[in-house]
Amino acid sequence: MSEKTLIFLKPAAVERGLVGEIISRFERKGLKIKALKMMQMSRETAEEFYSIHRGKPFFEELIETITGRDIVAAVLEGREAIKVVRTLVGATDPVKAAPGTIRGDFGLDITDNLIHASDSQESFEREVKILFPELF
Ligand code: FUP
Repeated sequence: MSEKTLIFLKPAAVERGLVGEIISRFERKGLKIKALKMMQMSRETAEEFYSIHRGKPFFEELIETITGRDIVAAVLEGREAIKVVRTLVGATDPVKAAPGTIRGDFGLDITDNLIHASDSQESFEREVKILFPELF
């Protein structure tokens, strides 16, 4: 069954010129781009987006890493898109992410780990409203 998921490329991925490389991996896999834009996250938006991590030791660094610089956000669609995209992205810690995954191939820092991808249908529905309010 076709489903949608949300990703955003963190500022480090944009600044390192990895936008095309990463987006093309999703296209090559067969996922369709349903929405795509460059934007910046305010501190308020970032804190709402990652509210589940509020209070954790890495929260402040996480917010600083993703705010006030260009990110690229996208909605992708395809069969079991949420699971497929999480597999292509790889483990949260790039040190543990398998070679062949985005974090495994290009990442090293755990907090600035290049890309976010929704981890469930509920997360997608919450996150897409935050980053793509114009779609609603
Ligand atoms: P993921 O879904 O793989 O992005 O991972 P999480 O939702 O668990 O974490 C969200 C973000 O918090 C990660 F992208 C990076 C940061 N993080 C850390 O900096 N340290 C940790 O131990 C866990 C997460």
